Amino acid sequence: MRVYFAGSIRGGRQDADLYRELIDFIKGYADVLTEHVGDQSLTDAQGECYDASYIHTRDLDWLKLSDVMIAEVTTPSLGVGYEIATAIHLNRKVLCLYHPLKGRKLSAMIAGSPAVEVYTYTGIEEAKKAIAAFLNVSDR
Ligand code: 6K6
Repeated sequence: MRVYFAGSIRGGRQDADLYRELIDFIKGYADVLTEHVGDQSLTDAQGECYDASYIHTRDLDWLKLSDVMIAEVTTPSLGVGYEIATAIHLNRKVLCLYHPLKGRKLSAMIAGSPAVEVYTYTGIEEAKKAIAAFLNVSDR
């Protein structure tokens, strides 16, 4: 099973540690094609060195190669929204993980979409359980 993990980069890196922990958990069951999303050293400033067209083509190729998408959507990100819409059009199953925090509301375009599964969680262990259920594996 190949998983495309989506999380904010230019939308803000405040949840990078959380992405890393979720990616490490997923790797216990599946291949994660987008491990860099959880790289704490990946800052927006570094992103200036990369060619946007190259990133777009490469990430869409990975999305096409993936079987499912897991997106952490708490920090709003244009790129993650774009990837979710693309995954829907590619008929991939999508799990969106949302951790309600003051000042961070989930877009109605995600919350109201019948094409994605939105799971609202309060602690990371709860998010891991939702991932295990989504991947149809037993939580270790
Ligand atoms: C390095 C440091 C910062 O940015 C980079 C290079 N940029 C990206 N590298 C890989 N994937 C990217 C990059 N920028 C966006 N993405 C994809 O979009 C990822 O798969 C994320 O799920 C999503 C984040 O979008 P933004 O709008 O928050 O950047």
